[in-house]
Amino acid sequence: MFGAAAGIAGNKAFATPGRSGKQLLDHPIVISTWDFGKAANAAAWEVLNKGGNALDAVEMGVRVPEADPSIQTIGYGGLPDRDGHVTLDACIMDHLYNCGSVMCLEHIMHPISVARMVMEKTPHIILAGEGALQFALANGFKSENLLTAQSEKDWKEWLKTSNYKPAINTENKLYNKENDPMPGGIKNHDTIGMLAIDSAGYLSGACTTSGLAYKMPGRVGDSPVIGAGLYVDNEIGAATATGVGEEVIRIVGTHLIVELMRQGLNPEEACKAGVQRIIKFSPEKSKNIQVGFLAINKKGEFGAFCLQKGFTYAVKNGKEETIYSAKSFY
Ligand code: SD4
Repeated sequence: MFGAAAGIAGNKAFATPGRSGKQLLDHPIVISTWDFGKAANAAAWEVLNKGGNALDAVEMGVRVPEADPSIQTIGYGGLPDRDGHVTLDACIMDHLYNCGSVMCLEHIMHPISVARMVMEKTPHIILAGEGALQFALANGFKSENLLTAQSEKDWKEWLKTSNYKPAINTENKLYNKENDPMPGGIKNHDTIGMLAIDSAGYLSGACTTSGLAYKMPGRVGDSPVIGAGLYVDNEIGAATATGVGEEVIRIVGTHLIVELMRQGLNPEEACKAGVQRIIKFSPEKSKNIQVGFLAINKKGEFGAFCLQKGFTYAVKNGKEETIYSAKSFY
């Protein structure tokens, strides 16, 4: 099904835009990484459709996969670091350059809501580790065990070899499972990055993840880094990233994409240029890892591009609810 134009019938149907970017005539709109973005978009749409703002929409949207234990790359049920700790990264950004972020946060199911609170209640942008946890607890968030039986089992299986190589996307182990060979397949979902434009025309974005499985303790990826995993400029557009965060941080990926849209590229062209920048600086590594970018511009045109086949994204507006397959370099 990948690569072919297709209808919308549920999670398993994908479509490829027939041209570079797709123009929408109306707001609101919400777009998200991966096929699980469909359920997240539906929650965001409940806010947008009632005339709610994009910031509330993206927060409500990404809380859906954060709470879903079957998604092992986000929130509750996320795969742990190599020592068995589930550590979460998230950030949020609105149309006024306000932003908030938490890094390496443990025990809190909804890091995106803590990130929003950092944005709204503190003079800071980022809280990390123990300080982020203390802030969350002081603001009424509940401490929970986020390591599910399934993720603990997978981690213990991994411990038998402990074959961790920081340069390689450890999630590729999952991708090699039978019947699910590609990143983005039915069992293999990554970070959720969500971008929305509300009926007033304002943009916001959110990004949340448990990061790369079996990472070193203390490792932080691109997802909570403003300009890497997420960037929003209300005059131009917004972008988000998924995949191996180290490569995204290196090129300040989503900021790059927004600036390329400012120079006139459409969202897909800008995402493609971001992917090409990764290939230029990491030519060998880029053959064995996945990075996907997703972007939207102020007009509501959206597009994506990735390194390896298999990156999908979900779109919802008043006219369509579609899962698209991004074009890939390899
Ligand atoms: C990270 N970009 O921590 C995130 C995780 C991800 O495929 O998207 N994994 O690097």
